[in-house]
Amino acid sequence: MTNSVAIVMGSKSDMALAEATKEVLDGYGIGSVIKVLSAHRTPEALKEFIETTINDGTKVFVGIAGLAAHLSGNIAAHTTLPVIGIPGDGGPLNGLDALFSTVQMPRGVPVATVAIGKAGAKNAAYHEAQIIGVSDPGMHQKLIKERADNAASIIAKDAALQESLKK
Ligand code: RP5
Repeated sequence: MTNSVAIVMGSKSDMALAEATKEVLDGYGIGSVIKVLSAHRTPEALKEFIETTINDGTKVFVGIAGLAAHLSGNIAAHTTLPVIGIPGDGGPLNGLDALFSTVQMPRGVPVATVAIGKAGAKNAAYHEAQIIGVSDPGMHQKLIKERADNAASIIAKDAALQESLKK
């Protein structure tokens, strides 16, 4: 399994979100690395990591940061590979600051921003699977199957609910 995805978080305190992304990636058999590197605390080490990781064959970057979250934008400044930004949900504004900091990139240097917190962390992984699935039919089929399984599970739950309401 090659490490197609590089997950960078601004602080060890973002680990729960990185794990949520990794768990979904693992389910799809997508290899990943997780690093703590900060846009403002370790700018040089971050740049070095991005360059090394690109040379190692990474296909997608994920940036996870809270507060004034410029990490994903900084990664995007160093690469034309897709960058997915996850706004961390900590801090006094509960992630609204991180959402705006991550999503509001000026034209030409995009960060594909997902929802604040855990839902976004999981969706980042699904989006990576979709990106890989564009050129990997097996991955594409896995995504189609998961959607169908989810739909079947909801319909089964509704059928059980309707039965219980009859009693
Ligand atoms: C950001 O500041 C990090 O991504 C983290 O979400 C937040 C708080 O960092 P710590 O003070 O917990 O290290 O840079």
